[in-house]
Amino acid sequence: MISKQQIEERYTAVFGYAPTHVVRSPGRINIIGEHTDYNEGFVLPTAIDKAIYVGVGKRDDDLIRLYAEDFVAYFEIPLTEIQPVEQGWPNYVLGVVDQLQLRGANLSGFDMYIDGDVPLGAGLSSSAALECAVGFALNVLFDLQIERVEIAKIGQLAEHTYAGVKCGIMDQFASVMSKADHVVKLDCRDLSFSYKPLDLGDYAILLLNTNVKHSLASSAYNERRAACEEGVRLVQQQFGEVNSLRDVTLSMLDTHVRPVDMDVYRKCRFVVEENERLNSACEALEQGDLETVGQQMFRAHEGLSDEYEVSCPELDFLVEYVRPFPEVLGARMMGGGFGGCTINLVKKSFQDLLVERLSPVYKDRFDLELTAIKVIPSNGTELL
Ligand code: GAF
Repeated sequence: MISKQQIEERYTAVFGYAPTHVVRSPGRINIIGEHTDYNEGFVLPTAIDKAIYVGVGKRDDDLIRLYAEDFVAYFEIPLTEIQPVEQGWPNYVLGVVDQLQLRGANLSGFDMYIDGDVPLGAGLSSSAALECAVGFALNVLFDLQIERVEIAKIGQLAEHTYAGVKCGIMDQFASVMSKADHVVKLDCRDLSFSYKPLDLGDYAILLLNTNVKHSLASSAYNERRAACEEGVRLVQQQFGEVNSLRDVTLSMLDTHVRPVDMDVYRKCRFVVEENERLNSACEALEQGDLETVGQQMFRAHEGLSDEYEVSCPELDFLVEYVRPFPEVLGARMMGGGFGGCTINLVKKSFQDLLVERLSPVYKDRFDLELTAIKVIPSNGTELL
């Protein structure tokens, strides 16, 4: 947790005057429903108590000045000259600025200080958290009157255009819209949603960070999306009314995709089944049946690893290691894949012992440190 005062002080040290606003925008977890969002399916995420914090202040000229604490890096560019840049991290800010300008927002230059405690590259959506922090902060700073859901959409488009990842809406929506102690069941087709209490009793959500991020992640993500679109195209040849995998049944896939392209078929089948798993897990969660939630998590991991092929040896190892313990109800890789964290549903009293046992084994196997992260479901983006 970083305080408002800390951000104000650091902003002042960098820019020489105090920020007018400080915004906190959280990372997210997702209980189940992976790679379903860009297929108009369902997801079950919530924000966590790890966030990106930004301080902002308006300038009289048209200069954008940024300072990112994590990279100890300064960047500046005139508002009129923004475009994707090589440095990487400024793109998450500039992409949002670009989207705002495309919507006709009347902006001037501004200074922004960025810090946070969301582990980077851990699959906890630090980039979406930053996009939403920027959108929220500029909305307040320039009094743009943009609704929360629109801020999420702006963040998603920024990711498409400036980061080159054709992501769905889950991460930005979770960052902006979440409510403490609840998960959000989001229908990514029309963005209708409901909050479900996350009452885990003697159990807790424990994240295990592989501390790897394989480099092919972005291109593989876009390839998976393309495979899903290809599946839809094949089904559409017979069923014109189908718009997305959300409308597709397993039998349609069997008849119209399997004979044409086995790989596309397996990817699409995963998505259709993942939506079913999510609905089953969500019902179970409402009934307090955590065993079923956990079983669906394990199944989701099998699908992500074997069918959708977005896992990696480190993630598979962590899931297989915890599976035999009766104190662990469920585990799976989380987010886009190819590294990052597993999400585990573990008996509270067993968490520390599990990490104590697993860490040396993981280190031995991959020569990597394992990081355990205990998270608390938290409120979405807010002004501090
Ligand atoms: C990443 C994306 F940004 C999300 O939109 C989602 O597709 C997720 O991977 C997989 O479920 O986090």
